[in-house]
Amino acid sequence: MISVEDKIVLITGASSGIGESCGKIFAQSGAKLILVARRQEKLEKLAEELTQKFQTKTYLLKLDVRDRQAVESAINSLPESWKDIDILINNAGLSRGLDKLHLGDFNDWEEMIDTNIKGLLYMTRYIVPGMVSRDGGHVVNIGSIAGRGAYPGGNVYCASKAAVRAISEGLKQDLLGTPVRVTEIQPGLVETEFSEVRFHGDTEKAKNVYKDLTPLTGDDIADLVFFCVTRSPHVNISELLVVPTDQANGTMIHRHNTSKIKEEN
Ligand code: NDP
Ligand code: 8X3
Repeated sequence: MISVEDKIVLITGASSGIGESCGKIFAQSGAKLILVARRQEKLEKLAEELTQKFQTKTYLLKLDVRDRQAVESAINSLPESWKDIDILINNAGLSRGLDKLHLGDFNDWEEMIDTNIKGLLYMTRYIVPGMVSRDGGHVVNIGSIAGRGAYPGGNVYCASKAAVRAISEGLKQDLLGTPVRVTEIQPGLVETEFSEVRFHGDTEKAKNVYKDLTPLTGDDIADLVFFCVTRSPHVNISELLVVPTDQANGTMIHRHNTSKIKEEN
């Protein structure tokens, strides 16, 4: 196991869910954190908590990862002591809607593609060259079970996560010969703000996604991110699929109030 003490870890989507949990687990082990999201107040609250509990050094970036110029300027203007990013966790992402493709909403599509694919690419493009020239680094991309196969209504979200899978695979190939590692983690159902965002703030609908099953938590995923990053330098965990015990694949979920496994949709 390698130590993350004093390593600089940049986490996108640190204001909630999986990203927030990643902040906590890395802070606990003495890492320095660059926390990225659009909701500055949430980042401030997390940073305050981590500083109090673990004396964590944090640097906050209020940033929309869809904005290429803003990403470029944010990364290029990091203070000297924060420039040498060791670990990039490309976690910011979202789903919007569950409409059939032929009835889909164009704005939903743009938002998912721009965030999940282009945002991840921008962060990677501006940060990884530094890792290569410093001879070290680790990129962790948060993909999804959705990237391994579409489910009804998932269409564009699933496509965006299939892209994350291909980008992770391609990045690993392109970094071969360098010590920079690439990991893609593909979670199944994790209870976060994800479904609330998908259903545009409909909390009732969001709650039902996790009804009568035991979903994964943000902490479960952060634990795996931490595991992958702390393996010996010669070990690259390239991909990791993780689902709740109550889930078999993108469509088969076991709800405790039903006596048999039920195919959804
Ligand atoms: P949350 O909605 O709880 O968190 C999403 C995070 O992404 C928030 O911090 C949000 O911050 C940030 N974000 C969204 N858009 C942008 C943007 N344009 N610029 C910067 N930050 C942005 O969901 P999760 O924690 O569940 O999601 C994290 C990742 O995990 C996503 O990539 C998601 O696709 C993936 N995933 C989630 C699963 C689940 O079941 N929950 C399963 C598989 C994968 P803010 O709004 O403040 O900008
Ligand atoms: C999030 C998990 O199954 O809702 O990526 O697509 S799922």
